[in-house]
Amino acid sequence: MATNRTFTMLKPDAIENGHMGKIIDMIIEAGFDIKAMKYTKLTEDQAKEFYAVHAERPFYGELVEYMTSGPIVAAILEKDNAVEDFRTLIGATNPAEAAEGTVRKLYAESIGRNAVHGSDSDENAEIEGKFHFTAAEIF
Ligand code: IDP
Ligand code: MG
Repeated sequence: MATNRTFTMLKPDAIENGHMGKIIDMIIEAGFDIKAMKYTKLTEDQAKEFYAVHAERPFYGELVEYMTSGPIVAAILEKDNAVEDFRTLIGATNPAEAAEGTVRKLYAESIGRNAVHGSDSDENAEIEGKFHFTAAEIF
């Protein structure tokens, strides 16, 4: 996968609270092209593997439970400087610290239930994209 791509998930709270359409609109308005998109639900094994890097953190169990609590939207997005620009669009992990106008400032409930995931590096964007999509599902 090229380095102008990132991976996102609209998390269960965003779907539950009816923010799916508004967040997808913000993503498109910000200039990201959707290369792949799927409305799905993570299994416990998938959530554990996706967040394995956080396995030793105190919130890991809560995070896995939350991420499997309802459907998500997974997507691969393309844009120049995709990883960094997407992290700017979504804002800080904790919505209390997120900049005005960011997705998390507008729609996140809390540091845990924070509406959206964004890859933190080109390397992880590729790993995470491949975790959710086969080559034939990426346009
Ligand atoms: P990021 O999503 O902004 O990259 P990470 O530090 O990678 O943030 O954490 C992954 C996810 O774990 C967060 O998006 C959030 O859902 C959850 N999380 C992070 N820190 C906390 C915490 O202190 N309490 C509860 N959940 C947390
Ligand atoms: Mg992260």
